Amino acid sequence: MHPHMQRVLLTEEEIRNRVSALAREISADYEGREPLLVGVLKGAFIFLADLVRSLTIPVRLDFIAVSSYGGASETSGAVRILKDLDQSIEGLHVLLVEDIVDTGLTLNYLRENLLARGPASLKICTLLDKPSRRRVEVKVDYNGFVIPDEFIVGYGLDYNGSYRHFRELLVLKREIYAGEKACGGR
Ligand code: PRP
Ligand code: 7HP
Repeated sequence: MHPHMQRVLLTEEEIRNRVSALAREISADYEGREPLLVGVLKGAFIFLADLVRSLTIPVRLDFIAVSSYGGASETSGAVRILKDLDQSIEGLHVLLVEDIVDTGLTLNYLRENLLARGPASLKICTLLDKPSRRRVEVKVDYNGFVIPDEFIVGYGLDYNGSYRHFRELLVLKREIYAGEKACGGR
């Protein structure tokens, strides 16, 4: 294992099985419709790629990129859109796809922002949910795994831009991010 990693949180097989189960649930719920899946860049890119290939319904795709002002492992609360959707979502069935809900601030902002654009419906899908860190409640419709309060990388998730390419979900050693000022309260 990479020396910066403490342990494997979820293996490739565990991820694959859960993503398939989520895809079955989503396919059943949206049967007869063609929802627009909105991936939140960058973290959700691998999850979204695996999810769409397991769906049995047609979907369209778009992407949004947001930045939170804060340290590398802590969200400050303010969110800014770096790359907006390419299209209007008015009247569309939208499924927002995230890699992780931590404080909930990013999703809360995105939910309100997208709802203001008049979609026919808006649901939220996340691979990981870290409820112990929540600062604002967000209703998640599809959740892959509830996880403990540890910093997770791999399968798209990063620390300071690194480690996204790992095939498993890994717990980052605390000493790697412990020096970061914003993490003092962890
Ligand atoms: C991460 C993650 C979520 C957000 C969750 O994004 O992808 O979007 O933080 O945190 P929150 O619930 O506390 O708001 P990040 O800002 O690291 O960007 P990235 O997806 O490009 O890695
Ligand atoms: C953001 C984030 N990014 C990667 N791993 C985690 O555990 C995270 N929490 N919030």
